[in-house]
Amino acid sequence: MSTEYGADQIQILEGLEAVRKRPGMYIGSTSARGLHHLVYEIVDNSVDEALAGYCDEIRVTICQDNSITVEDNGRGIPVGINHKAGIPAVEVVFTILHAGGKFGGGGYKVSGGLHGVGASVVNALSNWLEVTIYQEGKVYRQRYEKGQACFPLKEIGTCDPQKTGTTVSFKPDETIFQETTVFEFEVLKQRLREMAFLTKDLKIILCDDRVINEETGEKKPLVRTFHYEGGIREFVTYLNKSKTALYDAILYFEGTKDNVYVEVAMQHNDSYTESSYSFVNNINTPEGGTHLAGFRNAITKTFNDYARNNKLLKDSEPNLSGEDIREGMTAIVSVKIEDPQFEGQTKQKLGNSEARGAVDSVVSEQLTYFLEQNPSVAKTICEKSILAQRARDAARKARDLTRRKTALEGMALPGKLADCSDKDPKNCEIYIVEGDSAGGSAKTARSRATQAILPLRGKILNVEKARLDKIYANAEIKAMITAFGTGIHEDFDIAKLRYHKIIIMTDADVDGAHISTLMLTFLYRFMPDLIKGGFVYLAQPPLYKLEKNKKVWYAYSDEELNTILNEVGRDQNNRIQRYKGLGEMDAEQLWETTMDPERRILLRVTMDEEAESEVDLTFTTLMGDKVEPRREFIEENARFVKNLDI
Ligand code: TSJ
Repeated sequence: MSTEYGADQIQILEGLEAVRKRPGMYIGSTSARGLHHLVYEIVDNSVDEALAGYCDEIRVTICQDNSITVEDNGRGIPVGINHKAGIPAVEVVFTILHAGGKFGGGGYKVSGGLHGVGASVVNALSNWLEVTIYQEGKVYRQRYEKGQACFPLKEIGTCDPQKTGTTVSFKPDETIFQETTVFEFEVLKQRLREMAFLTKDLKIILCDDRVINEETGEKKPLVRTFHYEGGIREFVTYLNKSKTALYDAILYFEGTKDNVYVEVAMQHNDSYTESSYSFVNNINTPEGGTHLAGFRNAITKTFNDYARNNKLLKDSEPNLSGEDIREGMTAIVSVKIEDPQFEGQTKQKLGNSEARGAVDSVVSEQLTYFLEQNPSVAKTICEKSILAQRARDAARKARDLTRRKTALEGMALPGKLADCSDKDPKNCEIYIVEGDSAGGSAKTARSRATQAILPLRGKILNVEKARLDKIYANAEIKAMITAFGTGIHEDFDIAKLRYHKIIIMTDADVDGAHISTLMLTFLYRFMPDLIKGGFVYLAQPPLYKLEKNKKVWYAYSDEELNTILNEVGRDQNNRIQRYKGLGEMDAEQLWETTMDPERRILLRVTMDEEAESEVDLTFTTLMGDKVEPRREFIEENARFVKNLDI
């Protein structure tokens, strides 16, 4: 390494030192999330190269030592001297903070990058990083350790002049990422798949080299390839895969206006919920913003115009609302824009006003044309919207009625609820129990001061498959809504929550899992803030009871049973009882194993906001019509739930 530091060199070191001192400022956090962002930060550069039209394949490998290798077949980062910095452009990219893609002319950066800070941040936060460039028949390499170049960029060999591209390998610094430096295949898979959907024709390969065949001890790499010729059209197909589409077409609109590139894909299914996702420069905007507003405005206006012009809506009838038209709609709205401005508390909402007009005009124009060309699809959507309008009307009347009742008569708690005596919500818990008999045991077992019991009869209504009017009329759902006290939708007020723990208690079998999921679906759709706020839990009843010489053990899994058996010995003095349901336990057993705050295990239900679209898919996979995907889901249901010992 050179020991002669010029002014530039010192500035570089100060820049990267700042990153190492305050990593959170540059990558959000140093948790698992921040760790995975390093990969996206690097991959984004290759995606930019793909968007510029020079790269069609990116390979990401998780290596055995948990280092990452990202390879692309683009033009290769320029190796010529950057005149301003006096060092090769590639070294600028890795050592100067905020160096974007605007070097060597031409390239312009649109894709993600958490804070647009790029490769130098990844370099600063890595134990080591190596870059290899294939360009004009030559191979170049440079290596850095904790951000500092080990040697000047060097030519290490020759290659087929046809081969061009960039390879970057790095190992995150474990002194910075103190929580974990282990990459999760599933997490990377999720984001890389999304990137592939959003960049049509780009092939992204994810390879996990850590996997070992247990029998032979040999490497058995896990490989997933994402390549979608249809881009966001295939994203919509994927999101609707476990639902029943209302028509075959995927509506697709594309165009550029005011320097905003707009792409929209949509299709309706026979459900009653909307699933729209918006993206700006391949980054998800969960809070929407101007692009989504432009889209919504365009479809509301265009469908109403069409319905009136074609007499599907009578002159005397009111306009369809946006909500009516979006019932059962799955849509992706993706814009690419040069200087995105993010707003709102979490900076996840697009603010650029030109995006509103651009999306509105591209969608209005092309949707009008599509509806004229496809009258049967147009009619199907309009008819569904009109039904939605009527159901919404009926639901509003039903809701007004309950609202009035509540105001006049005070909140009448459901008859089946055995409420607790403590009135401070912080101390209170409500157990939602499957079935009357288990509900009976739970009422006997509970600690009356703080534990309330609400027994529900059988399977609760699947809210994915019912319209609002029917949902509000359902007795079990009404009972939960009144018991919780928060109201729903626009009436929802978390401050009115009557219990700070809502505990779902079902049998430890497949039916029980299904009922839990129906409950979670209801909560997710109608009171998502209860889940986001961490108020929802799953009780964990034991699977086995073991008795020996008057001593009793409970096991909550097969593994645990084995551990216990290994300790106490396997002999005839044992008694191995398998619980089939909550109903088999008497009140005392239920208290000891599942309800006593000192001894029970609760799982808190959490929702990763980043993976919201995946949560959505999972719910509909389970709740939708098609039988096959549902079975798969139940088996891996645990994904939603994080372990939490209380
Ligand atoms: F940024 C990075 F170093 F992390 C990185 C960049 C990592 C990886 C895996 C790939 C890349 C990268 C950069 N792939 N392709 C490019 N392309 C350019 O940097 C490039 C090449 C040529 C020109 C030109 O105008 O001739 C412009 C650019 C931006």
